[in-house]
Amino acid sequence: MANIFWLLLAVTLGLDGSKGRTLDGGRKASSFKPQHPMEATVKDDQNTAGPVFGLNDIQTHDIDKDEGNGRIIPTAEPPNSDPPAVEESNNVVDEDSAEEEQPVGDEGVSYERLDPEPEGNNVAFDVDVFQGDSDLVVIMRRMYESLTKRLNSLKSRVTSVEQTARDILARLTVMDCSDLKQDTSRSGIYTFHMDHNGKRPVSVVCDMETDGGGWTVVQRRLPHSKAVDFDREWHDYKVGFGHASTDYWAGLENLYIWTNSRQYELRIHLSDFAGDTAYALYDRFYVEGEDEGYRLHVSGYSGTAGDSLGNEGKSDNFTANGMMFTAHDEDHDTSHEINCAKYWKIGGWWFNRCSWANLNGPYKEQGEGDGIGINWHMWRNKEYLRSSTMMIRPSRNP
Ligand SMILES: [Ca+2]
Repeated sequence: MANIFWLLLAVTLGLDGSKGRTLDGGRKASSFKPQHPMEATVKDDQNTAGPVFGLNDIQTHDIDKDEGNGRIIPTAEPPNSDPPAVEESNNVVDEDSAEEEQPVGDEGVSYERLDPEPEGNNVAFDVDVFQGDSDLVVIMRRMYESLTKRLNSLKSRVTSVEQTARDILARLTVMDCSDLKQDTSRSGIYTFHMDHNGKRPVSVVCDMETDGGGWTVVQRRLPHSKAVDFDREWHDYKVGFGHASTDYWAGLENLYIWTNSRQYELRIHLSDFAGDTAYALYDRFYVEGEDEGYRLHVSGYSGTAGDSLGNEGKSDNFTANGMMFTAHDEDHDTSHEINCAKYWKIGGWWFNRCSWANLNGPYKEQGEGDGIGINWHMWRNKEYLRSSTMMIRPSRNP
């Protein structure tokens, strides 16, 4: 390793002698007294076949390295040591080796600091490194600021994830009006999510009063309201239409999701233009999926309006129970001649050939009562009804 320093000294002396430069960049010029046999050796070697240092080589390799990397430069000739041969240096100063050459007083070489600092262990440093006192603070401060920003960003993300988890949990556990707190929730409009990502919200009226509350209104025709046209195509009946604040249909797909997640009961409220009311309650209600045309299943009738959906178990050509849903562009009724919805323009329903009831018919005021409106034959035959409500709730006696 000592050879490397000899090489450094030789190189720097040669450069200094040829261009009048000082080894320490001028700062310690007065204290430096070049005395090195390598100066002569190098000159001699230039006339031999051995390796030759040209001035440009020295400047672009050794000197630059020394000045840039803070090499320690010998200030005096080491006693009792022979100058190393130029060939042994291999013309290149190995950085790693040179770095290991820091203070080596045991080899009899003394060093002068380029920028002396009160270092107790006599370790020499480059000027650039010494700037590190202030730079280190700046660097550490920047690192601290960067880490703080990242930490705050992570905290924000964690908060967001927690909120998302709560939302998903709510969507998993609050599916309809029966999941609301019965003792504190009032009747009104609520929005539920029919999936876990919030892309299928449905706004409906919750009846929190009738027979203990918890009812999800899935269909409603308000008195004297023609706000919403119910003569709709299949897709509309599938996804739902209208407005919870007026008349609406909650959608067959939602009905399918609700009634296949738990066992539901169905309650139907009716009123006529004479001011009378009636209801029909089905203990069991569900519809099949779209592949089965949202086929209707009801059973366990009780009430005052009569069983216009199940015909009290006596199935005939007008019984809705067991029928697929039909709209004017999807004919799933049992009539080979017509599409009941399209022919009579009476909206979508679980038509057979056609039906004993239809709560999605066109809204009509008092008139002939020909059954081409909102009707429930088991209660008012073909008379038009003033209002209707269909609402569901998980069965309390499953
Ligand atoms: Ca048909």
